[in-house]
Amino acid sequence: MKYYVMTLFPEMIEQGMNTSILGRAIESGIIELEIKNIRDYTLNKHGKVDDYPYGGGAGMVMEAEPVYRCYEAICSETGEIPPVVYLTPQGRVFEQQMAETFAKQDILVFLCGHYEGIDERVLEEIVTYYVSIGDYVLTGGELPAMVMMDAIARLVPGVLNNEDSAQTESFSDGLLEYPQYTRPSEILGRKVPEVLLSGHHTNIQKWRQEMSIQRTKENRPDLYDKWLDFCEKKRYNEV
Ligand code: 6GU
Repeated sequence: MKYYVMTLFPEMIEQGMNTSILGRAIESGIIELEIKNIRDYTLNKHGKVDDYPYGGGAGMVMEAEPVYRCYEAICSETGEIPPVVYLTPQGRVFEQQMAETFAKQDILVFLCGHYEGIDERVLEEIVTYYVSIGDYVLTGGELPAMVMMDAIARLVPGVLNNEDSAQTESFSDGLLEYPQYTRPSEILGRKVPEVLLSGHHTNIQKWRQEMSIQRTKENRPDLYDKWLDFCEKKRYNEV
């Protein structure tokens, strides 16, 4: 899988992506990352990428031309017209199921905006998906792009060492994850739940499932209701 990122702040993506599990996936070639500095695609000699908004108002708007030329360069390079994800609070809110769909793509282009956004005309021309990462406002699309790349990359075979750890985690079955413990068996006056030391595999699974349900019910009633619905449908063979 190959990610392209179009941005005015390439160092931000470089720094964020070159460490940890993602860094290793890039190093080993499972994931390819190419960062394009939109500023390199301006035609004026000052590298100006933004201008005042038509109609007035606060802030600056990123110009269409450098963004378009940057995308054209990516198209020439790949010999394709790859899908473009534009990171914007106006987009559809990113969730696990979208990560699963995106993980099947060979190439994804992330377009990061700044200032008061990007000239609408180039968005209409090149954007495939408008995506937000939640209901709060950030200064730019770089962090959201990295959030998405992280969530997607860990679903690509070979990126995680443990083959099934992507499967059993939060959200894959619609529930939050159960609590985890490691040695010592007692610390800070707190003991590891007895059942986990019992070696009784069925009881351990049952306990974990119960904890998942309890956590979801308490912390995310919205997810819990969805999960209940899903269980009911499964009971009547509708899923
Ligand atoms: Cl994708 N961009 C910005 N600027 N702010 C956000 C966001 C994206 N998602 C949530 N807040």
